[in-house]
Amino acid sequence: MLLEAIYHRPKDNYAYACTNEELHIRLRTKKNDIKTATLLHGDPYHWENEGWIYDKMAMTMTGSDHLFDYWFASLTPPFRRLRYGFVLNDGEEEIFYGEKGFSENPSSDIGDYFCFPFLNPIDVFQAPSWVKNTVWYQIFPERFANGDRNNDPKGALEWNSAEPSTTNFFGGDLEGVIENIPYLKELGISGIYFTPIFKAHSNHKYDTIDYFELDPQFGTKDTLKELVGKCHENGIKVMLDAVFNHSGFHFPHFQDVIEKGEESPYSDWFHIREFPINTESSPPNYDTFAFEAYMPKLNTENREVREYLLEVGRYWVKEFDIDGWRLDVANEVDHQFWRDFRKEVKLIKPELYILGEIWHDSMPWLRGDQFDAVMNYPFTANIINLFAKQSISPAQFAENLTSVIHMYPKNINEVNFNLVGSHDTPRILTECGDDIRRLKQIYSFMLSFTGTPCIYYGDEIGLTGEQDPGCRKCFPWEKEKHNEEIFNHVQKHIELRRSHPLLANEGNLSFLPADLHEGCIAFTKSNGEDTIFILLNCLEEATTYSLPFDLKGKKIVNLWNNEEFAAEAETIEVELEEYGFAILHF
Ligand code: ARE
Ligand code: CA
Repeated sequence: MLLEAIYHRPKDNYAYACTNEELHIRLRTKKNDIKTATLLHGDPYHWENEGWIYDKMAMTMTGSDHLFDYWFASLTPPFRRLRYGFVLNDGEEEIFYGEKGFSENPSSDIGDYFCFPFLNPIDVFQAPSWVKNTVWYQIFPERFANGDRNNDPKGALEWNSAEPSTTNFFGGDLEGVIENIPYLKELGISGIYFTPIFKAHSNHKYDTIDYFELDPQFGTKDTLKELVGKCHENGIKVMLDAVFNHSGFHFPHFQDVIEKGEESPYSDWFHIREFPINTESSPPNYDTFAFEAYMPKLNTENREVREYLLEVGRYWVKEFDIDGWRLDVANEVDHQFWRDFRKEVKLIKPELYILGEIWHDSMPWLRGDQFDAVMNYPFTANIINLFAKQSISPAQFAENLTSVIHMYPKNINEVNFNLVGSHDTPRILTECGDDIRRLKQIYSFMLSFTGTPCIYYGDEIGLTGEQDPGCRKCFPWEKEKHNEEIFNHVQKHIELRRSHPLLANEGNLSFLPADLHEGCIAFTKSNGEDTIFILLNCLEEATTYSLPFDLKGKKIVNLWNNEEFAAEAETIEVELEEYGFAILHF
């Protein structure tokens, strides 16, 4: 038994309250090392005849990644308190593992056990309930639709008449979104994430000039009210982008510091390294986003800045009834600010979704006191590597995603924001080398997987494009420019996900052993009674997959085409065409 590989630490992703009653305990061991793991658990105050009383519970293995196996137990401690330890058996030796380390036999000293002292509901991570069933659609407003020619910025080009550049404009706006709500309804999405819409200088609007005004090129505040109202009538939530890490160069407060230097009342609103400000030097002599002189970093430790930005957070929720905030460069803003932010906005709307833009492991922001979710780019990377670039095998993919899933508690995974591309990445079809078969598989996977999936505008009709600015083309509204095959595929998956909650975020997910078929990805979603089995053939040739389950007497239906399998067969073989897939329900 490799003791060095064994890991547990209470709280975070290893021991967490999944609901106000239920605790989840996870344990990590070396891959293929342990045969059984048993959880010893009891109430810390349950003593009889001087001895502490505990129970035993078998843990289940929930997956393996490259190096480790993960074990899991769920329990409901009657008095909401828990002391616990593990007994691990590899077939030859049996070892006890607790907070103080390892011993041959379970310790009789309660102090040697791990502790989850009390399950206080106020500390339980709680994301808005609607998010689990939401399918998002990301809109880059300058490029989705131009509904009002009168608000086009000066020099705006004819819609779709040129490739997108870092500086050109095409006049997209909110009216254009309103006009196309029927299109979004038809696709079936239930939430829109807008990249920034506040007054700014650039075409992407990440360089804010006024946080309390809409950019005039997008419309008026009345247009936004109408948009939110119409979206809500159509069962669509609205999430806006908050760019609080930095302002834009033309933000009046920054302009004032440029002009008055240290004398400016706003000199402490930014991180100025020396006066006067030098916007030409590289790097500039003040902190910025990346090394971008036009994006001066805001000093969120300054009380006035904090109050100003919190008011921005409250204002758009209170006055416009938005349903979510996506937080730009969230990892570079201090945690204290985000704690205040959460309190303030949730006070106005407890069911508001707070989504941080963080590309790496984000556990420190997901403890229930800051964000509800993050943009799941680790998910994206693996999707691209397997389906688009084919640079990893299905087995590696399953291992990597097992790591990703075990990075966070289950109740976070269920609301985490899964994406396969955005305004910051090459278009997913371009990543697939324009191979529509692979793109369709990606949607089959994403729209059946745990998490809340997002479709980047235009991906569903086959838009292509390289890294930004290439990935920000105008949406072509001429029907003949739409790839109907992709659209129909995505639409049907969204509908299936809606009608089968197991395909969304009910039940437990597990990957099937990769050695059952080296060309396929297979996983199940199950709630104990019902199971949905998702199978994808990653090969460019037809193949057969033998189901490793005993399904005698069960009715098995492929939800994609309603094909039924003979339940009396000894083994069930699923025929898959090249890059084909099946979604079996039993
Ligand atoms: C411009 C150019 C880009 C160039 C970039 C370099 O267009 O081609 O790569 O400058 O600085 C906005 C605009 C961008 C613009 C940028 C700066 O939308 O078009 O890019 O401003 O002028 C990291 C951050 C992450 C950030 C990305 C872009 O961690 O927060 O970089 N994303 C947000 C928004 C962007 C926005 C900004 C921030 C600034 O979503 O749209 O950019 O407000 C790795 C790392 C990540 C890294 C990621 C991408 O995987 O792990 O940390 O993200 O690559 O670089
Ligand atoms: Ca317009």
